Amino acid sequence: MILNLVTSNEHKLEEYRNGLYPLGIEVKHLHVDCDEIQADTLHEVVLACMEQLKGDGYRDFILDDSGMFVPALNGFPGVYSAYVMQTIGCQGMLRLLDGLNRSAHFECCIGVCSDELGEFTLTGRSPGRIITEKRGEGGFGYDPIFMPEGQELTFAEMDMVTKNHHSHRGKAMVELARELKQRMEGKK
Ligand code: ITT
Repeated sequence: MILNLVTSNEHKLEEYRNGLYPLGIEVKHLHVDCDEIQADTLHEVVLACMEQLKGDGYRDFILDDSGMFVPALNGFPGVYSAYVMQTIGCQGMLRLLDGLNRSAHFECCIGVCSDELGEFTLTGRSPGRIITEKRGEGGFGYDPIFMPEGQELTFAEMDMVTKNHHSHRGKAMVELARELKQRMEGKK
């Protein structure tokens, strides 16, 4: 099976390839732009992108919207994660968290639009905490400051297979593969 991934982020593309290839799914890069709306949830952003791309004539694709949520900051940066990364970055987040509870989680909402298998969304979540200084060179975004629950390495210190094993996106991918398999079997 082949999936066309809409993203502007090369790291995400590699994570999907790494996670889905062993599950028998090949991932191609679909180079189109989606104007992410400002909304309260990742799910709403994903649905709006799906509608926009369908309106532009695209039919078979997947995309994801992800973010890091900090309860001590009422869920910030959440849906604003990209903007916050571009403006204050990891160092700014570390400053904001000074003296606060450092629990956090990542969430990934995947949207699938397929003529054959239908349209659906699914979510993956990775609980963890934000450490006090950046560690590691791998990954992207907030990876150097996020440590998933039960681990002693940040996402940026993990290889991609290990990050996918613990991450919001990796968990969403497992659900995705399961859902696609079920839908394909339903077609037989
Ligand atoms: P798209 O083109 O696929 O939207 P993006 O990089 O803008 O790529 P998102 O909107 O899904 O991705 O994510 C918003 C931000 O959240 C992103 O810019 C990162 O800073 C952060 N982020 C998302 N997933 C992450 C991950 O796995 N590890 C670290 N940071 C992540």
